[in-house]
Amino acid sequence: MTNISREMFQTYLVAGTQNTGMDDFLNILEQALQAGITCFQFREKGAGSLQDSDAILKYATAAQALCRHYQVPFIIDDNLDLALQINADGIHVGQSDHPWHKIETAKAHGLITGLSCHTEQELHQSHNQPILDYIGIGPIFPTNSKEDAKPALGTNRLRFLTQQSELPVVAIGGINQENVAQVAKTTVDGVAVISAVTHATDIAQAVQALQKPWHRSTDEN
Ligand code: TZP
Ligand code: MG
Repeated sequence: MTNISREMFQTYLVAGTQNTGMDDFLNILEQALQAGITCFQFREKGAGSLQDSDAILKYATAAQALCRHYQVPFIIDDNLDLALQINADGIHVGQSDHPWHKIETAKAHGLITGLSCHTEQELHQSHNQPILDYIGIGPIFPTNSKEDAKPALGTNRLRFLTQQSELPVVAIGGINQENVAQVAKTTVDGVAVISAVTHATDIAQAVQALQKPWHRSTDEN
């Protein structure tokens, strides 16, 4: 069982081959791990994603091996069967993924469990659920990486929702080097990104820029 700390959510990369192309997926992940991402979620979903379960298994297993090497938690989006099959560190589910059944089963197997929330009501439903480990809130800004993304919440709404959560919160959606400081000011524990890292020309620089607000506050305290 993986230990859970708030720091683990600080720089959380989410990606699948649809975001990187198949050839570059592992290379981009390794560069991000080297640069210091604190968590990785394998999210093979949406247009251009792999449909063949053997191919998905192959990429998931290779990504997991890399994450193990860098001692970074390896979380799988939605696919509980895959997470149990390869003994992932955790799963992340959305509101439309039949979340509670998956969260219960995953927790019974000792996995880290995360749930996406967009509204106050969804957040309150997840309150005091001992089987849930963290919350993802988003999208904060408009995003091109999720076809069915809900409307952007903005940072004021993010701050309001985060203040009501006792669980660690990671913000997601449209977060990049330019707006991360604004997001970090809301008391979230970290940021989850797809394109800010997978589409970066310099991956190490992108990861470091995303971490900067947290490192700066550590330096000042
Ligand atoms: N959930 C809410 S927004 C989003 C997901 C998976 C996509 C985030 O991608 P990007 O490129 O960081 O906006
Ligand atoms: Mg989902």
